[in-house]
Amino acid sequence: MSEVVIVMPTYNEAENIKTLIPTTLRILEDHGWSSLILVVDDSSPDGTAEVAEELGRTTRKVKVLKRAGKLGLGSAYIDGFKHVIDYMDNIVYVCEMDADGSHPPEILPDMLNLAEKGGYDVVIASRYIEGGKWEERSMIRRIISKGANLLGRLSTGVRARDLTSGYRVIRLDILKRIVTSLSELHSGYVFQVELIYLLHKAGAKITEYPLIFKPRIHGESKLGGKEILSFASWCLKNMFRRWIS
Ligand SMILES: Nc1nc2c(ncn2[C@@H]2O[C@H](COP(=O)(O)OP(=O)(O)O)[C@@H](O)[C@H]2O)c(=O)[nH]1
Ligand SMILES: [Mg+2]
Repeated sequence: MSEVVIVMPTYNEAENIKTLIPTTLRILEDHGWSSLILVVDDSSPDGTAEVAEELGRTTRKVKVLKRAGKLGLGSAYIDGFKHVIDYMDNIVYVCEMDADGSHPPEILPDMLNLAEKGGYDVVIASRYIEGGKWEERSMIRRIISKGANLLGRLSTGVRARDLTSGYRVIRLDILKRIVTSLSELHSGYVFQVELIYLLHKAGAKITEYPLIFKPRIHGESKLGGKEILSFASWCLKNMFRRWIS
């Protein structure tokens, strides 16, 4: 029986998932959680999907959703969530997690316990609360992230400190409540803040857990200028929408 599914979008993460996936499954099992990992891969040229499929054969706990091309982080989550809702049984929590080693799996059992014991619908792993930290050397990336969070907060009215964090536990019941609105969301990185806004409007009880965000292990970031522009433009539009309504 699976209680937890991790939806993990991947694009060229073959080297990273070789260790991340077995470690994550072991940590969850050690803490008494039955779990599955759903890798959503966009035909990564480095063979990520094949590595994930092999892990599926050895662990029986990895499923792979293969898509035709690089369709964006948000769209990978939308397809992944719909797949969980339509085809998976006995799931209580759906997690979002990057595949690059930035999101330490060691804190996932604590995040799940916080959701379980505190009755939270959403637990965000957060760099910007006490105990959280971002081991990021690039000043530009740090400024962009702070700015994005400020804009995100002004635009949505959600008071969490790290709205752009892509490491989250979400109760399946609340995700089901917003599933029909998911297709209206953007395909790129702005999806993360749009999703939190939808969950907030659906009445989700949201909290944060401290995250020490590590630099990615192998490969390169896929965050580009287009994603940043689309983020800023959505936030500004949403801010006006909220002010005039
Ligand atoms: N399936 C899929 N995954 C993506 C896409 N873009 C990024 N990712 C994955 O999303 C996660 C976060 O991306 P990353 O490049 O680390 O973003 P950053 O942490 O903001 O620099 C990683 O697991 C990526 O492989 C995409 O277009 N499709
Ligand atoms: Mg990353």
